[in-house]
Amino acid sequence: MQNNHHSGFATRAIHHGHNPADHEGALTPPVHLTSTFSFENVDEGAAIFAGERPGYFYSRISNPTLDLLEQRCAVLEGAEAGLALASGMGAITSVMWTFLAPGDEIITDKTLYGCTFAYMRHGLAKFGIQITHVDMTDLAAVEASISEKTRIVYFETPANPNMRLVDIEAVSALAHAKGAKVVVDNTYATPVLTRPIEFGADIVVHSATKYMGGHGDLIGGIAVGSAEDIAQVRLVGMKDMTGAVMAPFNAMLVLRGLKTLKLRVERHCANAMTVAHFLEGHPSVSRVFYPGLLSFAQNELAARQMPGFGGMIAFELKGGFDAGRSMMDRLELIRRAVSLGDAESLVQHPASMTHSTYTPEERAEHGILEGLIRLSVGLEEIEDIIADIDQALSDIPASMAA
Ligand code: 3LM
Repeated sequence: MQNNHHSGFATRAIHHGHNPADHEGALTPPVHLTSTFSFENVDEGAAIFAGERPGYFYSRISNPTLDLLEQRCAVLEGAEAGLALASGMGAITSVMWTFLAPGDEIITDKTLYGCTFAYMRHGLAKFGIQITHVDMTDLAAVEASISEKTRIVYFETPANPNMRLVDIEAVSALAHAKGAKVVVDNTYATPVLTRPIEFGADIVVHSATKYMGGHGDLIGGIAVGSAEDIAQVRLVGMKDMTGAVMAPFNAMLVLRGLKTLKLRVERHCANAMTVAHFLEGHPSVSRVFYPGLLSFAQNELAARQMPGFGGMIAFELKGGFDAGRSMMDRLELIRRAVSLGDAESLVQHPASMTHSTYTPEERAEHGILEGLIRLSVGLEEIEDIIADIDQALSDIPASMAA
């Protein structure tokens, strides 16, 4: 039962890969807080180092607690193998350093999380890798942009912060036709709502800091893909280039978070849908970006690619940033904080916070509005969330309402 790939999502999230009988009956997997592993003799150590026999030797390469998390994430995403890393950025950078070399090109969507954008634009570019940003909602533009030099096609769906979606199946087919790998950041959707590998993607990365951990108490990252690709990321990108390995204690916290991932995401979706409708009907709000709204430009793709629309909403007030700041400062329950996917509802201003890594000109070019407000709808009672937004909006000075 514990290794049954065919049981349902929540069952696998709770049981996959752990048999209490192998651990003195411990219902919860033990945490292996060890940096190194001893060998019976020198020959055994040499054989493990050479990969000629299975075993552990050092926790920057592998650790039994991380192993379990890696297997669980792989099975939840429908991938062969997984890797647990120190942060979402650790996952993204370890994958990139593994597969890119000077002279290669990476094609990304226009909208990316701020630090991912900075890493590619200012980090990778410094090492002779060409970054091309394409509007991936335009498939003809994607096709035209992929060249012989393109090694990786990279995107987020939904994208942080403006909720743009990318058609994973269509973009993967275009990338594969020219021999490029497709890497998808699935942090916003989680495997409950989208499993990019089932649509043809090669590697999926996550900030496990967000929904996977789910409780705002850790920083972590995950990468999943084919056994061959993930072995390379482990032994090249992670082991030798970034050293960005997850701590065993954090792996335990993510394993605990995964047990309730489906339940939590369902509640995030229900709460966010109600908040999105409320905002859309409010006279002070000019635009709401939420894939579940009929007014969302890519609502048809959302319905095809996602069984639910997630807990993230972006919106703009008629009074622009000044009204937005005023509204955010008046919130009493919803916390002003970056990050997302926690039990607590969180609000932030991308242009001055998560996406301040873009210049104002870059934000304009990449579709990130200066007045945009980003809301991570939490797990509180929906009546309390709505009441807080309502009082914060109704207090906006009349001069700012339009
Ligand atoms: C944020 N995002 O508030 P870590 N991919 C996506 C992300 O949203 C993030 C990462 C990767 C935020 C963090 S901003 C100072 C705080 C889609 C993180 C990176 O390395 O685990 O933080 O993941 O949008």
